[in-house]
Amino acid sequence: MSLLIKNGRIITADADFIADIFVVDETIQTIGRNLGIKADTEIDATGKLVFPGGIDPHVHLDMPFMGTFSSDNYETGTRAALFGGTTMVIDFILQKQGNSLQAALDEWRSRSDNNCVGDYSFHMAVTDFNDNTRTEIQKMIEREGIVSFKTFMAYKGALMIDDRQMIGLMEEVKKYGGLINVHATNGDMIDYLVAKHRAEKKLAPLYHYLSQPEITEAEASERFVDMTYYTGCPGYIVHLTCEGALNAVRNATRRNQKVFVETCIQYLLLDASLYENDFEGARWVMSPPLRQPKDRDTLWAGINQGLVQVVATDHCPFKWEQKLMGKDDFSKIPNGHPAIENRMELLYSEGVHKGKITLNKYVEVACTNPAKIFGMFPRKGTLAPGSDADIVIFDPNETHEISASTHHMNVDYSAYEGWPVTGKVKTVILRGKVAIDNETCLVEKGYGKFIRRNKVEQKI
Ligand code: DUC
Ligand code: ZN
Ligand code: ZN
Ligand code: ZN
Repeated sequence: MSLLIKNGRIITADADFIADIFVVDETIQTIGRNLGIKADTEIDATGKLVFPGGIDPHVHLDMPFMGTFSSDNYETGTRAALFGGTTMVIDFILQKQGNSLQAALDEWRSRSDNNCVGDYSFHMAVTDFNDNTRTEIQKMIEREGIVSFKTFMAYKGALMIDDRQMIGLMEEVKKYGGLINVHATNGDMIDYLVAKHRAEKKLAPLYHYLSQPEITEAEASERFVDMTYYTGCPGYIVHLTCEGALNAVRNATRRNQKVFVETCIQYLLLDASLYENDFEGARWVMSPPLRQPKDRDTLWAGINQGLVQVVATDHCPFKWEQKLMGKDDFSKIPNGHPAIENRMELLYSEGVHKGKITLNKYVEVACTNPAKIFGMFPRKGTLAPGSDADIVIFDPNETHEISASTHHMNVDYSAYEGWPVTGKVKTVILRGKVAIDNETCLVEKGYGKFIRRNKVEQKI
């Protein structure tokens, strides 16, 4: 099967030109002006932007968490991602403390195998690092193609590891060419504040925010950065939200240390004033919480300074009924918000359209850097001969509004209801196949492939 996309404005992380793209089967064959090749299918992309499929390296699908499961499963979540121009996601496997990594992998596969519409991979969250886990790291990297290991510095008793385990894990992961991801917040400080607010009967969603002040993230980020410096293990801070934490990374660059930083679309667009609206604020109860306007400014600047390399979502949706589990106690509100479908359009509209970032930067942080950092480049994350034909055709001028009544995520509200967007995903191609065409999904569950990743060698 062949496909010719004609006359689009092709954008990669470092190029911008008008050309045709010729695809054979799953792969880009040629890119050039007026190719004049006959193809089975032709798409006219005149006036449209053509960029690589988005990669969201931080999502939680069908995940057991806080006594329930995130409401998008692998089918609904990866389909919604495709509608929004994201062709690949990286989801998180959570080791159960006391059990092996392999047991967790098997459990996650039982939910994800043959159920994904779009492509996917996993990070492995190590929640219990011991002599048994140590022996599994090499196998995960070399046999399973799972090269990134998530750690939690918070959620004690379920997910958190201590610094002694962290150092041991870093040494092992470094040895075999992997990378450590971290949820960097000080779990003990947060647990103290949560208990204090509950004892004082301060139980509204606002106290979720007040239990995780900026310093809890700044402190843990700095500690993590120091531990990666000491061990030499490549490190990646997920969902960084604030100035204090980014300054820890900025300071590290003074000793010529490189730490990768991800922020999420919500931290660029929203702020903590949303928690003042009584229980309505539960929509945005996530960890870390939304921050202040000065933090949003810091993050946009951080992207342009090259300190923040990735914009993800931490997509972890819960229906309103699930959020109501915390109606009388903020600490029981399942943490997370839906955004997998909205990231690419919101980042275009608020970033590129409003002049905060360039088109090339947009592709870099939403597509290319996730592929490079997580060992998939140049198969994923760019438009080039030999790369997977994961392609978004985007109308930069079409306007619309985000609404739960039209989105495809399995959640009954939107965190961005009524938000006006300039720019719209029109056609999405996944490994050579037209997956989304004008609001219709043309691929079935099972089309999405598990992507084995390479050891982490990229310097970006
Ligand atoms: N934060 C969330 O908001 N949800 C899932 C896990 C996390 O760290
Ligand atoms: Zn997290
Ligand atoms: Zn997360
Ligand atoms: Zn849209």
